[in-house]
Amino acid sequence: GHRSVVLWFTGLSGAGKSTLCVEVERELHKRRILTYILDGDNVRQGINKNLGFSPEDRKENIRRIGEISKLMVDAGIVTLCAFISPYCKDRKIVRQLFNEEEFIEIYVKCSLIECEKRDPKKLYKKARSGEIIGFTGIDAPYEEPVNPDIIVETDKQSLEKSLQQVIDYLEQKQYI
Ligand code: GGZ
Repeated sequence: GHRSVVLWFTGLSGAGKSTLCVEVERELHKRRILTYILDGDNVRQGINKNLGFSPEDRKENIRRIGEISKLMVDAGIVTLCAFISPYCKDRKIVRQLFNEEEFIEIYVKCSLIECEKRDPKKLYKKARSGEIIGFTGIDAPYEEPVNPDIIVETDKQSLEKSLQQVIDYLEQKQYI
């Protein structure tokens, strides 16, 4: 058995949130645990396709994702959310939807320099050239989590190590 919970991954674009989510999901599937990943790909193209990247739209994006996560957790699903979620206040609002033990905040920490070096979708390049405005880390803020439950430093350690950190946490706290 397991306890259903939200794993909330926050961090800059390119920090490795989605990559880590997929690895955690794979590990949970080995243990026959039902999971679902919410990320920009399935949320911003569907339920949130009317939202952009202004502070107000990001807030609404995160609010809806929080509400969806709540339904999923109620259904017994381990829900992995991979969103920049740059504002402390918006993350706090989501946290407050849950019981304390139902929400785990994971800061996927990576320097802006490294994220820009990775730049898989060349979005940082476009932000630097002014082709995209309001890009997180360039001309829009990212507020670091003050007291996350887990910090994984993807520019300092391997993906395997980050995965192990998350799984160890879940085991120690007896979620899995
Ligand atoms: C940040 C942007 C922007 C702007 C498009 N700022 O690396 P990606 O491409 O695949 O992930 C980023 C994704 C961020 O969406 P989120 O829903 O996670 O953002 S938030 O939590 O702030 O609402 C990036 C792409 O969308 N993208 N424009 N201006 N990221």
